[in-house]
Amino acid sequence: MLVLPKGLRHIPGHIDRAGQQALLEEIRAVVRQAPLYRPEMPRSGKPFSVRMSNCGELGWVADRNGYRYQARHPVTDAPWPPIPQVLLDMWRELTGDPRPPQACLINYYDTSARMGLHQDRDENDLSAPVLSVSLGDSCLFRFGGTERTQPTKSFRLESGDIVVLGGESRLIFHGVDRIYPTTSTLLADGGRINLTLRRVGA
Ligand code: MD3
Ligand code: FE
Repeated sequence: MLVLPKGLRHIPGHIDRAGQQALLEEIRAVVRQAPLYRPEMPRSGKPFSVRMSNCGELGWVADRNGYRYQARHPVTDAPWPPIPQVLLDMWRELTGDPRPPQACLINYYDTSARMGLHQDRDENDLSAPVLSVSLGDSCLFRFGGTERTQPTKSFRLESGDIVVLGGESRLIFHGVDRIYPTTSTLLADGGRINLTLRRVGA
């Protein structure tokens, strides 16, 4: 039996197929306004394998100069589109936090994309929870402790699953080891979308 750390809540199959399809249409509309782009690692400029966009008042971006939240798309310079209401409702229902999310990062993984083990610490308010939604192909999600050297475990995230991170789990190391091709029919061209809702703070 897999024991999850305190503050990490996995809700398998929270969104049914019709809900996933409706949410996907909302995300497609966002991405038409704010196209997916390929972020780069600070300093090296090495491109991410994951493509990204955002909605909400702030978006997370990565380029040679660093990681940060900003109000405009790094390529088009347009403000990010608003966060779809269905996601705001999910945040309220599942986190119980009355303050709405300020940022929704949209990650798109093709079947060869990965995300290395990292901590999320670019937010000023590290007390606020994070809510993540998976759509499309399944992935192997890995998590460890609050220090990189601590042992890690992994579990599968599937389309419609939600993960809520809070409290003692907010600063754990985590990443995506691999995408399992053809495990979902939601995205015609395959791959996986992850939506991560956050408060950024001051
Ligand atoms: C654990 N995304 O965008 S979501 C990220 O599946 C990110 O795309 C992964 O890590 C993805 O930063 C994982 C689950 C998740 C999100 C935020 C967390 C796990 C987390 C913040 C703290 C600890
Ligand atoms: Fe992360």
